[in-house]
Amino acid sequence: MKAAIIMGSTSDLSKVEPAIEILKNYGVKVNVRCLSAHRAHAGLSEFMKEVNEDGTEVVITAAGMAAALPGVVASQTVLPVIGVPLSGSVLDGMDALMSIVQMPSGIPVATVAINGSKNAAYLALQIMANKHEELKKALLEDRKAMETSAMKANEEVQARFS
Ligand code: RP5
Repeated sequence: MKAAIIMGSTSDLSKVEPAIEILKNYGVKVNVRCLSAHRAHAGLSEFMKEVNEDGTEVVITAAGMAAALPGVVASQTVLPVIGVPLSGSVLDGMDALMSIVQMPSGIPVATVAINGSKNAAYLALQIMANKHEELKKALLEDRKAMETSAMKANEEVQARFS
């Protein structure tokens, strides 16, 4: 199982790290790059050539501000591309959200919430789980554990106020 994560700047790293950790915890090999669509477009295209040929199954992209990265990546592959809009500008991530989500027909980017890198990782895992049965099992088990913990929280709240 192999995924790529591309961010636009090293200033994005702390918001992207949770996704890297989640993917690694599920045994996914993750190629992480910092390649801005605006500042390093040639290097980005070079990397996308690799990604298209090395068995990568999903690409997660994260960027703030004008956030062209996810769309530019999507234009260079038919692999599923997930976009994470990042906050940090005066517009607090709304700029990146609008930029990433408003793709022209035919070049989709699956856009998650502002700073939603954890869900980007889980969505990537779910995509890969279509092909990897063990991963699907692990995700289903974790969903069960999540439900158990949510129901326990409910019981605690109920007990406290009854
Ligand atoms: C975007 O511009 C990056 O993804 C980052 O979120 C933002 C600011 O980048 P720096 O000026 O901090 O490098 O391209």
